[in-house]
Amino acid sequence: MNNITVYLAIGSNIEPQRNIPRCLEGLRALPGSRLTAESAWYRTRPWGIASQPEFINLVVALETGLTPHALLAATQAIEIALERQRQCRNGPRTIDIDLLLYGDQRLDEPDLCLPHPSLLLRDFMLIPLIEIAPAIRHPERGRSLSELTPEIRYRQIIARFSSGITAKDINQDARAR
Ligand code: PH2
Ligand code: MG
Ligand code: MG
Repeated sequence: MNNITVYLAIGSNIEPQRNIPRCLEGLRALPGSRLTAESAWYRTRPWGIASQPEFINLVVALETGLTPHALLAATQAIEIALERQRQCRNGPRTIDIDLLLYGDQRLDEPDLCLPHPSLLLRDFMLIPLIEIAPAIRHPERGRSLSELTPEIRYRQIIARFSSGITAKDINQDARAR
């Protein structure tokens, strides 16, 4: 099989300590796919609509034989299985899975753009990605991701948890601020 390494951004601000593990389980179960890396979990200020709970964001690497559109459909099926409701753009969600990079592939289609158009702008996408793939070159920019951090425009990261989180961690951390 012709496997490609794909990087996915995961975000949740409704019961993240429950929904992120369920999401990872769903990704591990995808046909012809293997999760090969997982960044730390980051607690982040909501971007877009400020009056909603903070998010947990992370990035994972998936080695897969699925095409970009088959993978998009598979990640959307996981979102639906986790009861994601698309009530409002940028609003609260149980889970959001975004395709950041699919090898060197460049795509500009109504349902899928690769690389993800906001990858360099949002710290909660670029920083966890650099953590697991610092030397990767951005397919459009031709420079390594670590060299591209000056492009970050939205700095939402508040805290980093090196191995997952529990509800207790979130509460303790919130009290410490
Ligand atoms: N996702 C959004 C909107 N705003 N803010 C943070 N901090 N993290 C996200 O993943 C996020 C967001 C839409 O997908
Ligand atoms: Mg998103
Ligand atoms: Mg999305």
